[in-house]
Amino acid sequence: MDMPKAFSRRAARALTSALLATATLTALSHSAAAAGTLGSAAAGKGRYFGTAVAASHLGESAYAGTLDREFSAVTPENEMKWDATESTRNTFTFAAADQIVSHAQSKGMKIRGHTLVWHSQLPSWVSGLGAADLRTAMNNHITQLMQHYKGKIYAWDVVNEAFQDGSSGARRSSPFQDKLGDGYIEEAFRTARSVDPDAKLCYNDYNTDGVNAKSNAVYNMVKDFKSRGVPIDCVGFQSHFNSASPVPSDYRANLQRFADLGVDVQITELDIEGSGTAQANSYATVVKACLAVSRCTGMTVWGITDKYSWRSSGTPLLFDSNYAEKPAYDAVLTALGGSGSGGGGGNGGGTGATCTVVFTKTADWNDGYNGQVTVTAGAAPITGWTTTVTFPAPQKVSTLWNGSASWDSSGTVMTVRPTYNADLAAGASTSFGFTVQKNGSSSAPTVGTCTAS
Ligand code: 9MR
Repeated sequence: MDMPKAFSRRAARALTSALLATATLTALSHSAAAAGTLGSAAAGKGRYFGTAVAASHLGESAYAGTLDREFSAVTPENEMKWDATESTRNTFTFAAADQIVSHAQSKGMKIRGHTLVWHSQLPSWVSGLGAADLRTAMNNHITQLMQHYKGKIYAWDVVNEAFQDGSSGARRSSPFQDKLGDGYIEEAFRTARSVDPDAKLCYNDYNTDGVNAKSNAVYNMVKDFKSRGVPIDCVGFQSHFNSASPVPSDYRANLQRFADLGVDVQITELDIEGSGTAQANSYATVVKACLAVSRCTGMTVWGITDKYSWRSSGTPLLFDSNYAEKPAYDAVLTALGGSGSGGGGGNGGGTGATCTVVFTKTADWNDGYNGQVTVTAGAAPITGWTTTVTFPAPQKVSTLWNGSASWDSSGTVMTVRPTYNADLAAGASTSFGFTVQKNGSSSAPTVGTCTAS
């Protein structure tokens, strides 16, 4: 009872193996085993728990052993990228990616295809093409890869990292963007759907994990795609974090606002530089955010062991370089509801109602705009909420819907309470909206703290 958690879990695993070996597994020991790995604990929550995998390490027994024991999904880290699969035009090389796919299939793991159209790891022959030829090459590349893996891929990152960092919200310059224009993204998704209608089609990016100019730009694109019937099923949030770029406080709310557009969301390349409790807590925050968003279908860490991480010196993963489970591993397993917490469930707590708010501009014209604020309940259900929205003078709100407002004496701070939409289940959202007369100021309003009861 007073053994360290990691030891007791390992002991439980050894016991489980022994029981399996003697074929005397009982229902009780089975459920203990089922809760004891990342993949099975996530499955208990209806999610997958995946990792990036490199084909070159599959022959290492500790690597393959950890993969097979802990994970229920894989993403080839580099093997499906354009430079790996079509380094010469129309000559396709699938050997390394095939190795990962067949390994994953033999273990019943889901496979995320990564990635079809990306400015990086792009052979120079592609960047040298003229527009018409580039369009043909892009569609051919999508077609050949998706046909080769048809029926085997859970979700494809169809387009990766197409937006610029920073405040511009603009598309990133790339051969595709520069020669084909904005429409290349839509074209890539349409081609992808026509090749494998059963694969989920995702847009994937980084620095879009919280609400910011870049994620707003992606949000607007997804919203536009949904409104025009452009096939998109999911948005991937890479979630590469470190002290300069920590887990944003509105991480869950951001996932939720995308989910509210009618797409699945997935955490696709999670790694968090650091160590010890701080790293463990950040991992737990991310996992809980995914669990709180019903359309968050799974999460993938960007590698198994710190030893092979793309940023190994930051020790960002769940297993150290000797494949020992780190505190971050324990925290993730506990957050997933697996064994290792030792202390019973975390759901029933009654720790108080909380909520978060996110503002989005939904329409914009010369002298006005429409805004929407999404209110999301925290880990507990709520029966009421209040939040403020502060407008830059001399803007004036002309209409408000789905909320009732009171104003401060300066006429700039609007306090909003629910009308009919006060009750929210844990993690669920509602929204209110308004029309604003700009009166010369185009700045966005700011939302204050959300208070729930
Ligand atoms: O982890 C990948 C690393 O091995 C490669 O050298 C690198 C090359 O660009 O790509 C890394 O994976 C990236 C992923 O494909 C897309 N998002 C960012 C990832 C980390 O750079």
